[in-house]
Amino acid sequence: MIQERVLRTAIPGPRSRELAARRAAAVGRGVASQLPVYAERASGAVVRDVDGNQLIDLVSGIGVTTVGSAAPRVVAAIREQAETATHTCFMVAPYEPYIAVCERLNALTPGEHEKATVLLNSGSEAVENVVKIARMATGTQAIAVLDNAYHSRTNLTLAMTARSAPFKQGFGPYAPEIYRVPASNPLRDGLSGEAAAARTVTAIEDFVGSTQLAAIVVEPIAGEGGFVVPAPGYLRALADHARDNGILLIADEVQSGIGRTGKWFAIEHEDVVPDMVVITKGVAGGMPLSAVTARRELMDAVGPGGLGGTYAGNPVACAAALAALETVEAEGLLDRATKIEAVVREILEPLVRGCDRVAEVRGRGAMIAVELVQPDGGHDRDLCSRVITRCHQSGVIVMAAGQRHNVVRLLPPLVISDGLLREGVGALVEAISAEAEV
Ligand code: PLZ
Repeated sequence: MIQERVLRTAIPGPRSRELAARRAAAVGRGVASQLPVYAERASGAVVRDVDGNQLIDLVSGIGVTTVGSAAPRVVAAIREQAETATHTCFMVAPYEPYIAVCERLNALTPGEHEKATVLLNSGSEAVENVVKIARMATGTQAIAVLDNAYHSRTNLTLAMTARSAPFKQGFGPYAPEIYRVPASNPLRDGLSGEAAAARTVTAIEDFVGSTQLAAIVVEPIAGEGGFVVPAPGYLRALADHARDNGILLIADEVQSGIGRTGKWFAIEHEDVVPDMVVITKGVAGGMPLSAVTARRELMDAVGPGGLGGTYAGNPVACAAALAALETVEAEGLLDRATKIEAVVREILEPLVRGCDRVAEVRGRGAMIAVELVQPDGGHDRDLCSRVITRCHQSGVIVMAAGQRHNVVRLLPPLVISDGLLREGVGALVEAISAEAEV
């Protein structure tokens, strides 16, 4: 597929509108979609819809197609594995690709200690499993989570997710022993990393007690929460408190991992080694696969049969993961993520100086966002939604984030060309300028 933006019809076009009508009749309305168009093909950094429009993809299916959609190595590996064996179940007849993925993740995750990995299907399953492992390994139950956290939609992981509507409201009651504590949010709280960590630790002491705590779960960069990068030193100070008190530090790298921020894992930017890492999204180039990688002694606290799942570590998904990881290395995609950050900042940062409705451009690597505010600095959800609609109409896929939905986030595939990236981010600048009346 040629990597270019093509607009053939209005967005949405007639065939997308037909599908919208069929969808309304057949699909539960609880599953919402960002775009009004229906995808027919996707390749590299372009999504083609059913009317032949080609959209520049700055979201990667929420940070999944890091190596690009239908990446050649990934497609070849899927094809070959599908012809070899599609499913035997690792708990019935185990197979080599599962082991190979675990070996790779043990080597790629931060820290030189001995590690072990288990594979699952989704982010929520992996988050559920870190909590199981942390409780078994520590013999304590309480889990601390941050006030901008997103950890998914199952009952336990919803208890860990911060935002009420639309995620949590009406779906409770939620799993017990989850405690919410304040995160670092430099734009809003103005605190240094050390001061923000002291506030987090005080809340832990006040509402849980460090002795009761099995683990602190953090996103090194809050994803759904609005691409909030904690103040420098915050994660270090939290890690020190955890280590000194026998609390496990767990990094949920679902959105920030696998090269997205210019390192394999975002927590490496802070020079912190977590006890366990939650991995999915970019790891398998678009196939459903997730993983928990942990210190060996923590993982081995759970006896045989304590972890698993019918589809967990499906061989086709494992083959895709090996190919995706190889692609990140072979194509130098970690450096590419850093280059993407430079290009995006060059284009977006003038807006912060030139427009009082743009509060901040933040993030790392190819995980960058822009926060939109009202003239008085309040969160501007309405402006954000108008900007996003305008981008979609101009053939560029962007997505909202933030506890109050006023942040436009970019998660482009790392294989996007500079030209396409500049064109896509340029359209975002035009949309902001038009909607904010700069
Ligand atoms: N942890 C940090 O970002 C998934 C979900 C969007 P699943 N993020 C996108 C939505 O509205 O459902 C995510 C994440 C972090 C966990 C998850 C959960 O991963 O594979 O969606 O369960």
